[in-house]
Amino acid sequence: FFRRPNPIRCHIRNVSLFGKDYKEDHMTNLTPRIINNLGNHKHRIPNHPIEIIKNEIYKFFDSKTGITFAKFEDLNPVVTVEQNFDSVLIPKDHVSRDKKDNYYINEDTLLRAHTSAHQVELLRKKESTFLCCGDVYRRDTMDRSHYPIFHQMEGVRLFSEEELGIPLFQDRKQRTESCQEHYSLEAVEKVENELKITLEGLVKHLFGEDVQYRWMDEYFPFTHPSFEIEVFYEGDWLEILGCGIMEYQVLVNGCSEDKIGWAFGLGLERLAMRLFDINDIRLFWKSEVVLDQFQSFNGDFRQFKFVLPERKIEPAKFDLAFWIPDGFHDHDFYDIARNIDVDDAIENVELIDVFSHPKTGKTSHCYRTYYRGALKGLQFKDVEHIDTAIRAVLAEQGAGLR
Ligand code: FA5
Ligand code: MG
Repeated sequence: FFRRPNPIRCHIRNVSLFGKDYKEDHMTNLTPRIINNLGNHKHRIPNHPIEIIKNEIYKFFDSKTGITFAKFEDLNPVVTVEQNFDSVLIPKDHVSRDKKDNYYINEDTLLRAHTSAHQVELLRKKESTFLCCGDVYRRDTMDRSHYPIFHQMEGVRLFSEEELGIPLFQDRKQRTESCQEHYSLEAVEKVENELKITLEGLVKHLFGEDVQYRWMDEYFPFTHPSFEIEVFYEGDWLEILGCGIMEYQVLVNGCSEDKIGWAFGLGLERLAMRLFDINDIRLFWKSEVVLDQFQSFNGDFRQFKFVLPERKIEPAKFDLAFWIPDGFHDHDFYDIARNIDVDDAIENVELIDVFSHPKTGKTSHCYRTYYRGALKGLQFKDVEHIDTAIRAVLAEQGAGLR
C-alpha cells in the first residue's frame, strides 16, 4: 500500500497495518492518503521542528520539575475504540466518536485521535509520571491550522497521599465545579496548583517570560476540573493545550485507585507555529525545505527565524455545488479532496452555501476550494485535474452535481 492511492476508490477494503490484518466493515473510512502517511511521525525526525519542540519539552520536564518523567514516543497509533474512548470515559453517544471526525479501520479499531488513548494502558504498567508523544489522526476541516495528521504530547503525574502529605479522599456525595466527589478539596487545590505552575513554566520556557497567555475553563470527559491554555498569535488567541485533574474513574481503570493526578495534552504543531512563525501547517510536511532551514538551528528560539516561502500568485478558486447523498457531512468532502490532493495543493476549503429544496427535500452544498501550494503558487492548469477527480468521486458516491 505504499503505491500512490487510486483517486477513485475512496476508502480501503481489508488492510494490513504494521503487520496486522484488519477487516473492513460499515465503520471503515480510512483512506489510502492516510495509510500512505501512517507512521511517518515528525516527532522522531532529527531537526524537524516537531522533534525540536518535543525535545525542548523533555528538557523542561527533566531540568525544571525536579522529578523524572518516563517517556513514550513509539506507541502504535492503531488503537481500539476501548483505548481511544471507553478507557477515558468518553460516553457511548459522545459526538467525538463520530465517524465524520475519526479514521476508523473498522468498528473496533481506529487511528488514535488523541494521545489520551494511552493514559490507562500506561497507568496499568505502573507508570505514574510520564510523557507520551505521538502522531494523531482526525477528519477535520481544511485550513492553515488544521491537518488530518498532527502530533500531541500527553503528560500525566500521579501523587500518593504520602507524597502530597494530606488526605486525598473525602466522600463529598456530589461533585462541584471545582472538585470531584471522591477527593478532598485540599488535595485537589494542591494538585491543580502544581499543574498550573508546571504548565505556566513550560509556556514561559518555550515562549519567554513575557508571553501573553490565558487560562480558560474547559470540559473533558476524562478530567475535572478541566482547563485550556491559549497563547496570543497573529492578533488572536491560539489554543495550545487541554488539561485538568484526572477523573478518579480513569485512575481506577488504570489500577491506580489510591492516587490523585493531573494530565495534559498539547498540540506540537500549534507550539511550533507560534514559536517559529510557521503560518501554514502543511509546511511541516515539506520536509526537504523545512529540514534544510532547521539545519542551522542552534537551540536559540529567540534568535532563529524561519523564512516563509514566497508565493506570488493568489490562490486559484474553484466552486463546486451538488445535491448531497444521504448522510453526507462536510468532513466527507474534505476527506475526498484530501485523498486526491496527495501533494497538498489545497490551502483551504469553505462550505459557502447550504440549501434545502422546498419540494424535493434534497440538500445542496457548495464548496469553495482554494488552491495554493505551501511552497509555491499554483495556476488553474496545475490543479484542474484535482477538481475533475473530486467531481468524479462525488458522482460515484451518488452526489448530483449541479
Ligand atoms: C485533546 O485531545 C485532549 N485529549 C487533551 C487533554 C489531555 C485534556 C489530557 C485533558 C487531559 P483537544 O482536542 O482540545 O484535546 O486537542 C488538544 C490540542 O491538540 C489542542 O489544544 C491543539 O493544540 C491540538 N489540536 C487539536 N486539533 C488539531 C488539529 N486538527 N491540527 C493541529 N493541532 C490540533
Ligand atoms: Mg480543545
